[in-house]
Amino acid sequence: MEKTFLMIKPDGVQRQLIGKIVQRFEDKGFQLIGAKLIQITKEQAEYHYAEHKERPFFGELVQFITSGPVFAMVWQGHNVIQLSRTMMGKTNPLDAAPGTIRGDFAVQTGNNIIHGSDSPESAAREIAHFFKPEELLSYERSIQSWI
Ligand code: DAT
Ligand code: MG
Repeated sequence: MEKTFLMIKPDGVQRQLIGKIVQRFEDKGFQLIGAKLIQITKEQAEYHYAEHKERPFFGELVQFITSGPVFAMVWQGHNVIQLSRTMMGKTNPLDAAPGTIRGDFAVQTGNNIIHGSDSPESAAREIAHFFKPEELLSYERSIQSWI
């Protein structure tokens, strides 16, 4: 089953949105298989956002993502990578539709509440970066056949 890495950023944790955001992914039918509240290091942040290393906002981005605890999660489900990106909404909250997480909770690109892997390759890389294999659980849900 497909897996993705989702992370509630420091602004989402500070604004006490963890519960509401987790609820959305549970309601959709996805299965949570790993989660932890962590403070990420500068080195971890630079690796996580390496694709943006040359962008002018890189320093600010690393500073922001390390500014407080984040809630790191691994979710599983059919097409979970693409569907969770749709649920998150566009990167810039000006473009994020109402009903999406960024559309409902964010007003500026810097503080856009949530990160989600954008491809199978980035999901595999990000899951391995933040979780040890034994931190990911495999368990049956009786509702699975209805989703
Ligand atoms: P996403 O988080 O939607 O995958 P991304 O990978 O392009 O977006 O960028 C990673 C993060 O970097 C994004 O969530 C917020 C920040 N960011 C992106 N573009 C930015 C910009 N033009 N100015 C400031 N921050 C930006
Ligand atoms: Mg991205």
